[in-house]
Amino acid sequence: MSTLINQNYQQAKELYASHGIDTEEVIKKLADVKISMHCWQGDDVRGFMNQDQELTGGISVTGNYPGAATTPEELRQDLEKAFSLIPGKHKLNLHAIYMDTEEKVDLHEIEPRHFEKWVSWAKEQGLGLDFNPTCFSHSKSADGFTLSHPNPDIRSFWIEHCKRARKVGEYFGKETGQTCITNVWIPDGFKDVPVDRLGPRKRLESALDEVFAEKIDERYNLDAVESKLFGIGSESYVVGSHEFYMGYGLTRNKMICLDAGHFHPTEVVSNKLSALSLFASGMLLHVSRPVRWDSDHVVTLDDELLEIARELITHDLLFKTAIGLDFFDASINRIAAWVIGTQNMQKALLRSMLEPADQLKQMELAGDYTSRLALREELKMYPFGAVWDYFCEQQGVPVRGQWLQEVKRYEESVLKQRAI
Ligand code: RNT
Ligand code: ZN
Repeated sequence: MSTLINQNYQQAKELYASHGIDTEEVIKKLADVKISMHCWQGDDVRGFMNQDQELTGGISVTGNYPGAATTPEELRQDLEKAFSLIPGKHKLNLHAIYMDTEEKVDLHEIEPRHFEKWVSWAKEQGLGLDFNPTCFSHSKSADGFTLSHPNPDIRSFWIEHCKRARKVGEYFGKETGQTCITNVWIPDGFKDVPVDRLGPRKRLESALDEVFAEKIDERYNLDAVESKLFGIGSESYVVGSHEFYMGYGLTRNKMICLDAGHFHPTEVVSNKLSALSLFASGMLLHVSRPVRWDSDHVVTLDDELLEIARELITHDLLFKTAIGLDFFDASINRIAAWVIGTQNMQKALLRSMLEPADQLKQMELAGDYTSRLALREELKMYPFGAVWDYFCEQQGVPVRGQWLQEVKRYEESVLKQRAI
């Protein structure tokens, strides 16, 4: 351990101890939090099933930074690089289109064996796995509808795909020894104002009931449902709205997924967690950064991220909340995007763990809002960076900006050698 890092840490430790915070405990707690890092930042949500297929479903990736992974091997190599620069052991979040198989398989035919290589790699790396059916970028979703499609044949195709996705999730859970969360998000919606808002929602309700009909051991797989306010091409109406999935998740005992970019611009996910925690069996976060719209920018250490982390820590909600990331930026180095976004989530959690929540709560209860404001502002200048550096060193990952040099070296030796 470098002396400077250690000295800074010891000073910080004393200061936090004066507020009753044990930094050693905090570091242990932080090391236990698993972030589900999304594979799709590595190749601009392309996948390997049909690489000529354009990205649809109202989501969009912009930028043409060189070096995107084009094979499962390349993606795994990039993921290994990213994980080697992030403290702690985490999970990888896969989408169905990332299947790794020589067979020609369509979405309604996926089976666990098409993901065997991912599983053996995850085991080797000590990673957990999460999963998502891919209900977009496919000829059968070309008109913007999947599980709520008016045509029963198309609906059945997507129902079958989602059913099979849960079986892949079960397989992931059994094999890795960590519960897999299989999250259903569909793009279904109308560009223009619909006449019938209810019909598609009724169809979605019964389609989901079919998808979830088979009981799967919750030690292996947990189901989540993700709502959205609007997408490109579904500006006027989205079938799977927040109210829809709140109702669905609460009545069917499913985890409710909150994506930070899926609400009105001044509406925040952080303010929903406490309320939802009272009623939902579990919550899944898609931590993202919407810039003017659901643009999925790389997560920065901004106020809303801190507020989300605070809710999870202050109210002890980590036991029923899974943290997943969801952003895709093709204008910067994709490995750097993963490292920055994942570390920021961890930094936000660390800062929250270093706040004297009990002391602040007491001030609030006593009506001493002056002290509450004063202490909160003071805390913004506290040396949480010293604790972070110590944590990184302890976890054997580069301290401070050193990780970027690693990424730059990798860019020269690996990414730039790739065809495009
Ligand atoms: C889309 C949703 C969804 C996707 C991923 C790729 O708006 O946020 O979670 O981003 O499934
Ligand atoms: Zn999402």
